[in-house]
Parts: sequence; C-alpha cells; structure tokens
Amino acid sequence: MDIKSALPKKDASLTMAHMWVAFISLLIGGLMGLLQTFVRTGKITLPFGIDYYQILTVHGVILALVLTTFFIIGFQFALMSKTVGMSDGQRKWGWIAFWIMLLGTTATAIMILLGKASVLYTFYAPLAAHPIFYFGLTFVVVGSWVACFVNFHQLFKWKKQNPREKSPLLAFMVVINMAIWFIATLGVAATVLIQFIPWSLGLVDEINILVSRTLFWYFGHPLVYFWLLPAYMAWYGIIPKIIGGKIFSDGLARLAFILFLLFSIPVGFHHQLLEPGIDPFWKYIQVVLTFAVAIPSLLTAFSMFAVFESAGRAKGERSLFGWFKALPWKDVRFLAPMIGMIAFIPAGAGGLVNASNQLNLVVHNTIWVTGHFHLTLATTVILTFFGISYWLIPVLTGRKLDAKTNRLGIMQTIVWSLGMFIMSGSMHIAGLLGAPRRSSFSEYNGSEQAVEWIGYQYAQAIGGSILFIGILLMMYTFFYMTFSAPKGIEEFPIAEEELNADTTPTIFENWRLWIGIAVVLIAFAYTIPFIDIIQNSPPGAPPFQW
Ligand code: HAS
Ligand code: CU
Repeated sequence: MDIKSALPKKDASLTMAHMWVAFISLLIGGLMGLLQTFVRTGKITLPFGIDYYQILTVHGVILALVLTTFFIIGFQFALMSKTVGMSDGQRKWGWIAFWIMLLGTTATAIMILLGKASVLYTFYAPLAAHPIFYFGLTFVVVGSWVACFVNFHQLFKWKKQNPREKSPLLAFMVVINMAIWFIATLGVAATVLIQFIPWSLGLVDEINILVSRTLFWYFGHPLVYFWLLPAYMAWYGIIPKIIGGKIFSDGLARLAFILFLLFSIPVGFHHQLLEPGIDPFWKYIQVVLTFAVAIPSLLTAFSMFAVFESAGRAKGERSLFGWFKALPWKDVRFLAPMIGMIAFIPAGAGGLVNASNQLNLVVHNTIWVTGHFHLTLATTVILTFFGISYWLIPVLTGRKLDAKTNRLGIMQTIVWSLGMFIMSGSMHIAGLLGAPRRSSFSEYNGSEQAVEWIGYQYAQAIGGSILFIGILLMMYTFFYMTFSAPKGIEEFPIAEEELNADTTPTIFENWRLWIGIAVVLIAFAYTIPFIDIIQNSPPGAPPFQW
C-alpha cells in the first residue's frame, strides 16, 4: 500500500469513531480527576450532593476502562488495516463491535451518573451496583470479543493468502494483545455473569467475595498489559521510523510479546498478597511469575536503547552519548512517547516494589499504588497514545501534522509531564507516609499521622490542575487536527527492518504452541488455590449499597 492511500477511507472512519469516544472520555474523566484532588485537600466540598465515590467511579471507569479500550481497539484496527488489510465483512463486524461496546458504555455510565453504581472501577463485592451496571460491562466485554475475532480473522486470512511469508510485525502484536485480552476477560465475564448479576438481581442472597476478587484479578493484571502493549507496538514498530532508524530486531520484539502472552495472566495474586484465604505458597509462585513478566519489559528497554543508539550512529554520531542529541526532540511524535519511556523506568521499579511481598505490606491500599498507576498508565501509556494521536488523527482525517499541531503537542507533553510528576510524586510519598487510597478527605479524628499528608494532598491538587490544563490543550489539539489543520496526506509511519537483518524463527508464529503453554501456566498457577478458595471460603456476603 503506498503512502498516498495512508488508510482506506472506510477503515479510517471506523478508527475515528473509536477516537471520538476515547477523547470525549478523556475530557469527562479528567474533569472528575480534578474534582477529586480538590476534595482531598479538605477545603472544597462537592455541590448538588454529588458524592466523592461517585465521581471516583466515573473517573476510574471512564479513563481506565472506556478511554483505553476504545483507543486501543481503534488504533489496532488501523494497524491491521494498514498491514494486512480489512475486508468489507470484517469492517462490518468491526462496526458491530463498536456499537455493542458503546451501548454497554452508555448503560454503565448512566447508572454511575444516577448514583446507583458508586463501586469504583474494581467493583469489589460486597459493594453492590444496579444490575444494569453489570449488564453494561458485559456488553463492553462482548463487543470487544467481536473485535478480537475480527483481528484474528484478518491475520488468518492474510496468512492464507501469503503462506510462506512472515506476518507483519504490528499485525502479529495486535493478535497477541487480543489473545491476552480474550483469555483474561473470561475471568471477569465469569464473575459478572455467574456471581454479580444474579446477586444484584436478588436471585441469590450472598456473594463469595474471595472468589469474585480472584476472578477479577485474574483479569485485572493482564488488563494492564492490554494497555501497555499498544504502547509497545508504537515503540517497536513505529518510533524507529519516526527517528529515521530501523527495527532493532524483529525476532526480539516478537519474543517479548510472546513472553507477555505466557506470563501476564498467571500473576493476579500480586494484587491479593494481603488477602487472607489464599495459600502463601501459591502467592509465592505467582510473585515469581510476576518477576518473570518484567523480563519482556527489560528486553524492550534494551531494544529501545539499541534503536536510539544505532539511529544516532547511522547519522554519524561518534561519541558515547552523541546519539542522544541526534534524536528528533522537536518532533512531538517522538517526544511524547519518549517521555513516556523515561517515566517507565521509575514506574516499572515501583511495580517491582509492589510485587515484593514484604514491601507490598507497606504500600498496599495506600495512595502509593495510585501514584504507581498514574506513572504507568497515565504517563507511560497515555503519553504514548497522545504521541500516536498526533500522526494518526491527521491520517484518519486527511490532514497534515502541521507546525501548529506539533507546537501544541510539545506544549501538551510538557504540561502533562509536569502535572503527572507533581501529582504522582506526591502520591508516592504520601503513600509511604501511610495515606490511604480509595478514600475521601478525612482528618482521622485529628490523628498526627494524617496531618503529615495534607501538604502532599495540596501538591496533588496542584498537579491535578496542571493536568487538567493538559487535557484542555489535548482536546483543543484533537479538534484542530480533526476539523481545521491543512488538508493533505500524512505519513502512516511503519518501521522497517535492516536489509541484512537476521531471519525471525518461524516457531514464533506457532500459535497453538504459545497459547497452549499460556493455558498450562494459568492452570498451574490457579487450579489448586482456586479449589482451596471455593472449598474453604467463609460465608458469603449480602449486597451493600453505598
Ligand atoms: Fe502495576 C498495581 C506490579 C506494571 C498498572 N498496577 C497496579 C494498579 C494498576 C497498575 C492500575 O505486584 C492498581 C490496581 C488497583 O486498582 O488496585 N505493575 C507491577 C509490576 C509491573 C507493573 C511488577 N502496572 C504496570 C503497568 C501498568 C500498571 C505497565 C499500566 C499500564 N502493580 C503491581 C502490583 C500491584 C500493581 C504488585 C498491586 C499493588 C497493591 O498492593 O495493590 C511491571 O510490568 C513493570 C515492569 C517494567 C519495567 C520497566 C522497563 C522500562 C522500560 C523503559 C525504557 C526506557 C527507555 C528510554 C528506552 C521493568 C521499558 C530511555 C531514555 C533515557 C533518556 C533514559
Ligand atoms: Cu498487576
């Protein structure tokens, strides 16, 4: 496909529909975040009887679940269309997936806004929401499954037509991510359909809390990689092109993704280390697997350094760190994801702290964890998504990434990084001082310890305000790119391999093998503890409405 037809128009509309939902979610969710930081200073109360936990639920659901899922699925459709193509039938199913997800999202959002589902994005039992909230979530998941099968079919069909060829790297990566998503969402679908829906409808009196949380985290950890992997797609498969370099190693990139498929699911217990009722031996096993899932990220770090250095050397840089200067710092398509990468160094280290049993004791349920995911998700991943938008939206709307977009983007990136640095930094520190997460403002009866947190809560409000400016800037840029930037053709940057690159082992495309091993690892890590949990659980709990 030549650059002139960056993306077929009909495929562009499908991705653009997803982008609209993602960016509107950013605006709504971001506003809620701002209000939360204000409430937590203790100086401001919400008007009209709006409840803190209601806006916290809107924030979590709309940003962590809606924005991400729509952006990712839309972006992945664009990658698939560009690399392996999309037939009319596949596009039709792509639209069906979109509408099912949107219907589910709308139902869920209405329930939260009516104050009937203030259960936060993890919807832990025994907090109970209106049944429509759970039905809405089910629709989002079912819609995403349709998208999974469209992507699987796209690669399958391409492979049939090109039996001797290696699948395009980005298409391979999309299919891995969707395979992880499909296997993981089986857990959340099970708890919602078998436990939450009958319980919230009053068909059964009690819910088994530990089973529901275990099924949730079986999904909840791979969920974070479902967010991360599209960012990695851009790092491996797009950034080399933007900086004028080549893919460092196609084989290494695929290996990293396969390791994610193997290790991202059997690790959910690292969110439940302090939960009584799970045998410590199995917690230990899952912690070991958690450290194994850091390896593909370390491979990614290595690979990115190699790409940067070799691109710089190819441009004639000779000194030890000269390649660093040769990077296109003034190109927002590079700058935004690059700051995301830099943030991932402390963010990933924080993750390893969380996963360490003894340290988890210190940080669990403190606002440190909130700091952790604002650095991983809201900085590394989201800055990369913003970086993608600056070229993707123009590709979709048939406009140019002009100097104005680039300028706005650079400003946005700086504002966002500064806001997140202040907010997430103070969350990490306050967490170490014991400040709880998932909680509204409280002086804890004038406790001395709570006084120590106040300064950091102000800092969070300052960071949150800067971030909200970042959101307004991003929205302005989104509208500018959609409606007013000059018409033209923008490049869809897809990185290429060196001409003399090593060949990629064909075993990497043996889907049966990798999915087989993934299933065996999941069965190993979960079967015995799960039977134990079911057999030895305390009595279940009736619904509790906030
Ligand atoms: Fe996490 C909790 C452990 C990664 C998100 N995590 C959360 C929650 C979220 C989340 C949302 O073990 C809260 C859930 C809730 O509501 O309760 N996390 C980890 C570990 C990793 C990790 C081991 N998390 C992520 C990512 C997320 C995310 C990614 C979102 C996208 N996390 C935990 C644990 C908890 C947890 C516990 C539970 C805590 C509790 O008690 O509740 C690892 O995957 C991290 C590996 C990463 C690395 C870094 C590699 C660095 C790279 C950058 C290279 C930079 C370059 C630039 C090339 C080893 C790839 C260089 C340029 C220069 C100029 C220097
Ligand atoms: Cu996790």
